[in-house]
Amino acid sequence: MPRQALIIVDVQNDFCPGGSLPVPDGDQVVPVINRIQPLFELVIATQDWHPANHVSFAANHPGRNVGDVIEVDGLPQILWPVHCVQDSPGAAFHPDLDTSRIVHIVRKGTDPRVDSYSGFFDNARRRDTGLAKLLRELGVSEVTICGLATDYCVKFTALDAKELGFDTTVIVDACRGVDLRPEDVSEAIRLMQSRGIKIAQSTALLGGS
Ligand code: VGL
Ligand code: ZN
Repeated sequence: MPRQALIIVDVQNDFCPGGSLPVPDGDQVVPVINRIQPLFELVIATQDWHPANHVSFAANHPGRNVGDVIEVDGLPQILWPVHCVQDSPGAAFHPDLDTSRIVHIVRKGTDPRVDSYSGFFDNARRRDTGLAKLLRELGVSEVTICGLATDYCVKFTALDAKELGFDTTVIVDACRGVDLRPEDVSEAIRLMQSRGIKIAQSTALLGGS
């Protein structure tokens, strides 16, 4: 039997309504994720976990604004509001997320100099979080991904998982996106599909029950 893991991406207060980088309806993923968790042998979560001096914060670039794109070490970097600062309430999991089944938490974006949308590598692919090694050690061959945001951290985590050889499914109704541009979420879904990532609804997993 292939072992299946659920990866819950960045279901944190700052990405929910009332947070500093709210994803529209971000909190609505919580009940869906709680319903599907028991279907998985293994549940892993990621947290965006930035130091206050993080390069992705517009506030750390005088004269720049949220939404500006700058270049950092040859990579485009979108500037965001200050969010998910290590140990702050905004970085905590949404209070209604069932965390009792989570066996491992990947904290990413900890290097002040580089952003990290994927749960596997930073955006420059300089640092590996150890998630792939952990999954392989646990005998996981199939991963299912849910959380926030569809067009950033979910997308890049799914693309890396697939490229690393994991059979990868994204549960779209257990995800919400930023849609900085109105087509971002639909483009992200198309791109993931084109790379062989399966796109599914939670109801298909849960069956009729
Ligand atoms: C995310 C923007 C900045 C995400 C993280 O979790 O999708 N998006 N940092
Ligand atoms: Zn971030």
